[in-house]
Amino acid sequence: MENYYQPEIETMPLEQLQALQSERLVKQVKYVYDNVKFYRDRMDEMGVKPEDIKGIDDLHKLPFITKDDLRDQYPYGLLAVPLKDCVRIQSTSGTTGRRVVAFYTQEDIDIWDECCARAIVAAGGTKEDVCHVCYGYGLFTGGPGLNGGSHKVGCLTLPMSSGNTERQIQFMTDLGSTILCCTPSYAANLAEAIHEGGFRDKIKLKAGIFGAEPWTEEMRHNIEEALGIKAYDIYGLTEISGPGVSFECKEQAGMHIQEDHFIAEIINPETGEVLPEGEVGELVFTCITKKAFPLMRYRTRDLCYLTRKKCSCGRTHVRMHKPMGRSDDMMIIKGVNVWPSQIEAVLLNQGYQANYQILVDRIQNRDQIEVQVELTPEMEADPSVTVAEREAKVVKGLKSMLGIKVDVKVVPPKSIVRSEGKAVRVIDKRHLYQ
Ligand code: DLL
Repeated sequence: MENYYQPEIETMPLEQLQALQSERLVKQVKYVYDNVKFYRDRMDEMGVKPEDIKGIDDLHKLPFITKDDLRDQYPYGLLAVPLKDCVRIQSTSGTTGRRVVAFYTQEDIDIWDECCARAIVAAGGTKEDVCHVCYGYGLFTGGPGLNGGSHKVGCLTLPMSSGNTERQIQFMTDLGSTILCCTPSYAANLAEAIHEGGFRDKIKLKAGIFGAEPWTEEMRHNIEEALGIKAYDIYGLTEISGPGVSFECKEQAGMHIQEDHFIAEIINPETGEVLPEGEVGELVFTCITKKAFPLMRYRTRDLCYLTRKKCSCGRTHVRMHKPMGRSDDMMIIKGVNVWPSQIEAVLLNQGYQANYQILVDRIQNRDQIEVQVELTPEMEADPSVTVAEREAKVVKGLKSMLGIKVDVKVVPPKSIVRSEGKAVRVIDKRHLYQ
């Protein structure tokens, strides 16, 4: 195949697409009811029978499933096929508690590869490209997902995995990588190292496919400038398959959800009520083609909104706005809701790079928040503004964005640890006391 773009699926008229979803949903609900005791019990408890689900308009009748359910059912409780039919597991990066382990049949892997292939093509990828994958390989879905997609498109795939920046740049320059796949924070670190090493003229990158963590438009702009590329967002989660659940096209204005495989809903996280298009709430997914680990109405905890506005790329699949963070990323500081992405936007608007850390503590029952941000080398070399003046300016910017006073410490270049995968931006010591 010359190009993995699948216009008949990706540009399907809405009515046809929804008919396809309804048909697949009906089959899937029966399949899951018959094969997963956990779902059967939940549906029975709610008095819902598979026959009650006649199409996507009945989706709201199904029970939700949460991360806690996944943990409780670890490891095999949600498996819908005999273990001998599974060919792979992947697992979440797992912060606390039990990891989530997701299972795949070969067919599940093929569909996942297909979704990632679509993402690469939407970023301009063809078989002429050299696709440099420095998401981690292993249990994390980033490396294996983009690797599979890159093969399917027919790119020359460089399975670099994460870390060893020097080697990344060497392969990038020697083999002429054209598409870079990694977390946005690692892309920023690579850009910094490329700039410092004087390699900017030797790289042939044209596009980046960056995801796995929240990033701002300001960060996109900085990475695009620094590497001379177009930076595309890609979203996904282990529970639902991995990267490629949704991705950006040339419009770079929201990520098209692969609706022939996943049905998306936005709900009010407090009440569970389904919200209309355009309203911000928690993203919920129902898998309609998965075999081994077929989650239905899975609450992602990611907050965003959906839009069906026509897209100039021709794709009809609904677009999700960049997640503004997870409901569990939100910090409540002095009673105010604070998102790391709001802090990042202020810093990058003032010319800093995304090398920062947010330290939160509670001292004598009072919340304290300090943002540490690195000076850029240009700022350090400019004697006309003092560090105190810079700090005061950031304090002012954060006060106007968040409405609370945040302590700010501007630190020398290179003093904050660089990430190779998902960046750790927040250190909340308050949890230590709970
Ligand atoms: O991060 C899958 C992935 C790999 C996506 C590579 C994109 C690229 P998990 O480790 O299970 O899977 O983490 C999933 O990461 O619920 C979001 O909170 C966050 N996330 C993923 N992509 C984005 C994105 C992978 N583009 C969790 N923007 C999700 C913001 C993202 N957050």
